[in-house]
Amino acid sequence: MKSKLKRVLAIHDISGVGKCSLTVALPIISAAGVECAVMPTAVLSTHTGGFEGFTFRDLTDDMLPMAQHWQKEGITFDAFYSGYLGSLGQIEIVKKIFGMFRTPETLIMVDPVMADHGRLYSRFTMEHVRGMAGLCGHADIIVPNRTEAAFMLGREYRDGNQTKSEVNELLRALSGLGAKKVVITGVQLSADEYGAACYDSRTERTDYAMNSHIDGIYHGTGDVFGSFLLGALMRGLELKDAMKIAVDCTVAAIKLTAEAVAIPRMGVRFEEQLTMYSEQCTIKSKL
Ligand code: PXL
Repeated sequence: MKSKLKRVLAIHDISGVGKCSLTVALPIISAAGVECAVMPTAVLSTHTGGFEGFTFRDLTDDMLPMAQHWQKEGITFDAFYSGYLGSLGQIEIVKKIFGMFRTPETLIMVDPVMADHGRLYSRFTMEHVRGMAGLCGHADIIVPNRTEAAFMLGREYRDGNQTKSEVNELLRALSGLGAKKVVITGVQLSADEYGAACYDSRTERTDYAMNSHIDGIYHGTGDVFGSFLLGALMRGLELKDAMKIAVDCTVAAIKLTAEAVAIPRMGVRFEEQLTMYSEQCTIKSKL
């Protein structure tokens, strides 16, 4: 018998232009062969990184009623994937929604989207950082970048090369926020070894997925990575294998963007990775 299609609920904003949040989660998770239901937290004309005067329609008041409707209809989710959340109020609502639908089998992945390259995104303060750190305690797996990791732990952000023992210590410290599994992105072991690392607090195992470094700051790569990761996890891949696919597909998308006339604020060319990604998920699927 065919296995049941898994259903993820992605809780992010829709930025109309700029390829991040729901406009990347939907196609990527679908390409994994996983249903991607959505709860839009806000609708913006563009994302907030590199555009001036963007529109921002807040949808906080719709979030709980949407969840209540689904609950009444008996709709269930195999996983939750939260990303950009516009306010502390939204963080509290997302915690409530996790509580409404969670079962022992549910996978909750929180990407504490709020900062990169040592700086908070516009609209956010340290209060938001504390709120996101709290939300991470409700997750099974968290996927902060280096900046978000430092901020949530109250540490100073530092860029440049890291040693494996520094990364291992960081992963362990992050698991102290409460999630059993931690993936950290933006790990840099040398000038040309760039990627992600993961830690499972149950097995105390740490793994790395490294690729080459491409100069420049490309928008939306965290969301592209997170979507590739969750899609592969939902196909039954182990964390280290899903992380490897996610790093390779994200780096391939960045490379393609860099080779063309790149406009970094417009996002990366993930579309051309979807066929390869879909094949990898099918070949390696354990389901
Ligand atoms: O990619 C993260 C992201 C998502 N959504 C919005 C953003 C950002 C990053 O700046 O502004 C609205």
